[in-house]
Amino acid sequence: ACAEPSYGERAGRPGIHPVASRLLRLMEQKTTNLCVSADVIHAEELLEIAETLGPLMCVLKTHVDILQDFSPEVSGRLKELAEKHNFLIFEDRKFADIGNTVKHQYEGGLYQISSWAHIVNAHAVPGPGVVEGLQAVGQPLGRGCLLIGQMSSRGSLASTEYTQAVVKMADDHSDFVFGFISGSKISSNAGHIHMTPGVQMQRGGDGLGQQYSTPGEVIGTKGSDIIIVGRGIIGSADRLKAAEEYRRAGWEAYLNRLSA
Ligand code: 5FU
Repeated sequence: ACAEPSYGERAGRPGIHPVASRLLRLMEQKTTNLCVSADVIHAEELLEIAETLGPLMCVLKTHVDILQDFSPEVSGRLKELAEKHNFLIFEDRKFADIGNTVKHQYEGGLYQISSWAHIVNAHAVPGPGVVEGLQAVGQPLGRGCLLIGQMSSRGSLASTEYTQAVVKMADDHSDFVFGFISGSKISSNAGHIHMTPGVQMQRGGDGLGQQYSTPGEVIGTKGSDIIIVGRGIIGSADRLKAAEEYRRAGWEAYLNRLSA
């Protein structure tokens, strides 16, 4: 079998999306495939997570619309922390409307997401117009998009055929789409980055449909690239220690996969 390319090797492939290349390179430099999902409701707490866990993560994932006290100053400070600690910001907005509407939702409103989020994501269910609307705003700014190929929640309606159609939509929009939210590797294109939510150290769930796999399963067995961890870290009494444990588990699973 061919040896699998490292994150760093994939970063240098011709034709790779600039956001994917930057992300893979910083993952290699920082030795982390950990995305922290900072699902908190106060801006100060979000900024503190970005400051203290920034060195351990490749991506900070936000749900900006759950903040009680968002202001443009908050996104400005997030951007500064992303520069300082060399991570990318991923707003998990899950756009899912017609192209014209998502264009406004991405660029305007209270949050002006396109001005600070390097990465956003979208559901493919509206058809290619959702990507084209987002791309009209994001591509000139050098942003990138992930498509939701699978969800971690129980009873997800994303069938195998749906997931395959999502991969095709990504291939058809490679100037803007550089990867997926999925439970496993769903595309064989080494330029595509797979990010997986629903990760904790122990398998299980949360009673509201979330289903957890371990870092070893997600990176080692399922072939994903990045673990997305929320409550496994945010719910811990020592967030720094928990983040380091997830970083190490994710990175060791990656190294084991490379040497397999
Ligand atoms: F697309 C998805 C998905 O399929 N499952 C998810 O859990 C997104 N998520 C997000 O990842 C969800 O909205 C949370 O922000 C995060 C998981 O948080 P947890 O606390 O690790 O369960």
